[in-house]
Amino acid sequence: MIPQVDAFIGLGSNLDDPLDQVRRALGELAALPLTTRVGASRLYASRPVGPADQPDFINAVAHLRTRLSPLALLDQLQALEQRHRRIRQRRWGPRTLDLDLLLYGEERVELPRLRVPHPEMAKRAFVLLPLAELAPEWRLPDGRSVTELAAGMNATGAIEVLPDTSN
Ligand code: ROI
Repeated sequence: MIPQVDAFIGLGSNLDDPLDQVRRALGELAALPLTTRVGASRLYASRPVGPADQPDFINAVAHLRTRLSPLALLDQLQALEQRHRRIRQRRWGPRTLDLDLLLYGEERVELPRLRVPHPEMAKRAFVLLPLAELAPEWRLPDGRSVTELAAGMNATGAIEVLPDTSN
């Protein structure tokens, strides 16, 4: 049996009521088998990275503790994306729901289907800001601090926290 591992999931949506997509997905992550959700960042609105001719994104990061292996967790995330009828017409284009496995404990995974840490995460404010809010003390397997990486982002105007309207 795999011991519990801390895993961080990046959520992103910019189609079909993105706020609702991300809120629902946060609930669905909490219900994954062999997994508990121990935290979630606030929701962020962000300008698209990549092609600019698409709507702004809603982004968040969830903190899970799981006994699923990295690939079993990836299967669960992809099944969840499918249930949100993920549409992905083009690379880096708009999407209904994107779930990225950012970090799996201190592990590195280099497989054709899965690379952990997520290879783009250290350059993306829409990942680093919510992650640093949620787990400021966390480090990547190479020792870099998520707080320091987030502080190094020049993301002024590109991302902001949404006011909490859930209650
Ligand atoms: N841009 C932002 N702001 N947020 C995302 O989640 C996101 N996801 C992507 C691309 C298209 C790279 N750009 C993004 O996959």
